[in-house]
This record gives sequence, structure tokens and C-alpha cells, in this order.
Amino acid sequence: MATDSRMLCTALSDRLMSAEDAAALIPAGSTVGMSGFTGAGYPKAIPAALADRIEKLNNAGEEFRINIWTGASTAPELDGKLAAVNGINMRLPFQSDPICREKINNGSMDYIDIHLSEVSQYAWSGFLGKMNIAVIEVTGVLEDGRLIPSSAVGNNKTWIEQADHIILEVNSAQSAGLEGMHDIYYGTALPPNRKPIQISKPTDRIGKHYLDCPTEKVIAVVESHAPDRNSAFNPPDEISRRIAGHILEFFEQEIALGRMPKELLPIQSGVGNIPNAVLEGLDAGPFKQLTAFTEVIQDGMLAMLKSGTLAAASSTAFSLSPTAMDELNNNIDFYRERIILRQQDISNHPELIRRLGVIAMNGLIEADMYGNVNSTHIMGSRMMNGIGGSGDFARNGYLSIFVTPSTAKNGAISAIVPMVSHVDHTEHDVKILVTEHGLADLRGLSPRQRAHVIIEKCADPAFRPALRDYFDRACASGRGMHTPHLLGEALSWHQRYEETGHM
Ligand code: 0RQ
Repeated sequence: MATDSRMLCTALSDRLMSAEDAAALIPAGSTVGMSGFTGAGYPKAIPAALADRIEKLNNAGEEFRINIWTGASTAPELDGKLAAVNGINMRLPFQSDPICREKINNGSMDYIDIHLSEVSQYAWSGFLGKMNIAVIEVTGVLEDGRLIPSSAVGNNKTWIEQADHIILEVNSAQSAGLEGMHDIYYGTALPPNRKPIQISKPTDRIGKHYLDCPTEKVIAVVESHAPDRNSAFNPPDEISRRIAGHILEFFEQEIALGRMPKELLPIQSGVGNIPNAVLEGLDAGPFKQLTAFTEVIQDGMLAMLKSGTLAAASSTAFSLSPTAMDELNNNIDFYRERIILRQQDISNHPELIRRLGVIAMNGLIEADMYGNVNSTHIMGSRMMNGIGGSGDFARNGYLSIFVTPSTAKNGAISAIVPMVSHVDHTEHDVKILVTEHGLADLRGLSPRQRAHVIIEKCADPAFRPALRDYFDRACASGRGMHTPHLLGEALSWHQRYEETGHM
């Protein structure tokens, strides 16, 4: 052990080894639970070493594949590298990697996207089969073997508990100041033994700063020094600024109507350029002392904490640009007082989201005129990323807001269609729909009323005549007036795009 080592547990010093030696301990066909959530806290050296090992085996004509479970998406060093060497057999519960996406969509990789709050319950209940090895990035290992979590907690507690063996990657590039930011809750149980989770505001702490780790299960400890993925956000464009403007105006109306306090309710925001722009808009607005109960802290939230717009944030992970990562690391004491990182079965817990009255804001691929939302599939069949935590928050939030530009592919595709080609969030879960053209408040509206509001407020003007025409003909068809549809025609919009390049 080097003198500046973050691995302080002498009982584990005999298991310190290189990433290559640790990767050699992972058998073909095994199920591996890796840390990582939205490009943060994933192991870096071990997956890369494993990918190199697989490539050599492939070159010698040997196949080597494993099943990989994580918290959420990781990074090119993990998903990308392992997918590129055909090393992933089954992936869950979320990814956003272009190479993984290609393999999933060409049928060579199986993928299950699961509500992120439910993954640990699936694992505890044995629905997913046995986990053989956990590979977990940590910020440090204490003398007694407890672990200082890194920039994402995700499912690490569950993986450590469920796996037969544990491999630790101790990453000294993670700020030592993360110590004390986490809240790991050890009170979860399976039904019928569950107890209420005692969180009644986002700042409540109910657990420990450290992950417990049975040292006898640890088969390798690898020291690494590499930053998280840290991709930069695009600066807000005119479309995202207009979307943010509609949401801010709506919040002010809701406060004026007495439906929300002036500090709003705890906010959740998905990752991506538009949600980040909405946060920037919030930060520039009149709001102060807001809170967040979310799964990802991105640049916009960090800026809101700094300015005081946001008093505190509860999350399971960071997803920061390099500049925002420097800001966090340089002011880690300030942020540690205001940020709590929890495991994802708590950060995304439906009971807590409902009780706290979270305002959920997420992106979509397409919405239909009745308010059903597709967040995952391109043209009904091709996976984009996965449902992630959007369903946890949308179903249970006090307000479920979905945001999107009104068109995709330079205006060739309308994001508002007669019938979505795949449903992730049903009309019952979607309360507010926002595009650059306007905000459709769907609360208290029947399906036909919703169709009117969505077409007139959210659809791009170029597509409104065709949507109105479809709706009128569906109403006139005599097939039923509750949710009027022309079933044969409803999905032809998608087919038309595939055949002609335009809807
Ligand atoms: O593809 O880059 O190849 O052009 O879809 O679209 O407009 O860049 O939107 O980055 O905000 O992502 C729903 C995917 C939106 C995201 C989704 C094409 C479009 C582009 C992306 P190109 P944009 P965003 C927190 C919560 C589910 C998980 C979630 C998502 C690409 O928000 O993954 O919310 N959500 N998690 O061109 C064909 C359409 C299209 C279309 C867009 N109608 N038809 N292609 N695209 N609309 C995080 C976690 O849970 C971890």
C-alpha cells in the first residue's frame, strides 16, 4: 500500500492487485453488478482491462460474455468498451451508450429496462437470478473495511449484499471530500416486513455515511485514478429557453392559485440539454430556497445550489460537465452541507416521491394527442436509452411534466402524433406537456379535451392541420367517442416517416 493510499484496511491488503489480475477473476457467463449511474461512480480500470482480455480471447476464436447490471448508464470505458468486444450478453436496467444501443437494436445484446427504484427489489427477490460478482468503485476503504462511496450510490448497497464476491476499485480521482455526503439506509426489507421510510423532507438523513462491506467476500482491490465521464451540456438554445419560459410562467400561476408554496415543491429533473436549460431558467427566475428530490444532480442544479435558488438536494448521483465537476471539487465542503447521495431504491422511492409531492420534469421521444408518452423507443422498435427513473417520478409525482421540442430530425418528425408507437407513461401519469410552442395542462381533462389542448398548444403549426384532420375523422368514424382512433391509420405516421423521411 502506498502511503497516500485510500485503501486503509490492512485485512484487505493481501488482495490488492492490478486491474488486469482482477479482471481475470471474472468468469465467462457470470452476472456482474457494477457501480455507476449517469456517467458517475462507475469502475474505470477493471472494465477496460476486462474488455482487453475479451478482445484477446475473441482474437483466439473464443467467445466471452457476461451479464451486466448497474445503477443506470455508465460511460464509454464500461458499456462502450465491453459492448464493442461483444462482451455483454444481458444488460440492465438502463444504458445510453451508442455501441450498446446498436447491439441491442441489432439483436445481439439482450436488454431489460426497469424502473430504477425497483431494481434492488428485483435482485433481493431473486427475480433476476444470482449475482456472482460486484465490481464497485469507491472513494476509499476505511481501516475496518467500510467503504466511502463515490460520486454515485446507485445499487451498490444491494450489489455488495447480493454478490458472492466483491471487487473494489478505489479511485483516488474522486474527491476525498465526498466522505460524509452519503446516506446509506439499512432499514429496507421485503414485504410483508417493510416499515415506513422516515423521510418527510429531502434533507432528512436516515442512514450511514458508509457502505458496509463483508471483507471475506472481497476477492480483489484495485487502485485507480481516473475522472468520471463528465460530458458537457450544450448551452440552452432558443427552443429550450422557450420551454423553460413556459414552465416558469406555469409555476408562477400555480403559486398565485395557492396550489404550491412559493418555494415550490421538491423538484426532480431528468438529464439532458432541455431539463438542464429548465434548471438554468429556474435559477434566473424569482425562486429561492427550493429543494430537489431527484436522481441526478447535473450542472443546472449545482449552479442553483451555489446561487441559493436551491437550498438542498437529495439524489443518487452526479452527472456533471468538467467545469461543474471542478466547481464541486473545489467547493466540496459547501456542497456536502447541501447534498445527500442515497441508494437509488430510496432516491427514487415511489412512496417518498408521492409523500413529498415531487415536481417531476422529464424528456420524451413522442407524445400522442391523448397524453400517452413514449420515452424509450424510436419508431416503436428501436431502443434509445430506457425508462430510467422517469416512471418512478412521473407516476408518483405531484406534477408530472414532460418536455420536448415539437419536432425531431430538423422538422421531419412531429413529436406529437395520433398514437405513440410505444407507451412508457400512460395518459394517467402525464399531467403537463410542454414544447417550445406552449404548455398543455392536462389535469382534469377528458381524452377529447386533451387532444384539443395538446394539438393547439404543443404541436408544431406545420403538423396541426394533419393532427386535427385525424382527430375529426376519428370522431366521425363512429368507432367510439371516448378516445377516438382510426386504428389502421394511427401508426401510419411512423411508417410514413420510415418510407419517405417525412411524417
Ligand atoms: O437523436 O441525437 O440521433 O438526433 O432522439 O433526442 O431531442 O436530443 O432529447 O437528449 O432530451 O433525450 C427521451 C431520449 C430525450 C431522454 C430522451 C431523437 C433525436 C435524438 C434524443 P439524434 P433529444 P434528449 C433521468 C430520467 C428516458 C429516461 C429518463 C431519455 C434523440 O429524455 O432517455 O427520463 N428519457 N430518465 O433526434 C425519432 C422522434 C424523436 C426522435 C427525438 N419522435 N422520432 N427520433 N428523437 N424524438 C435520468 C435517469 O433515469 C438515469
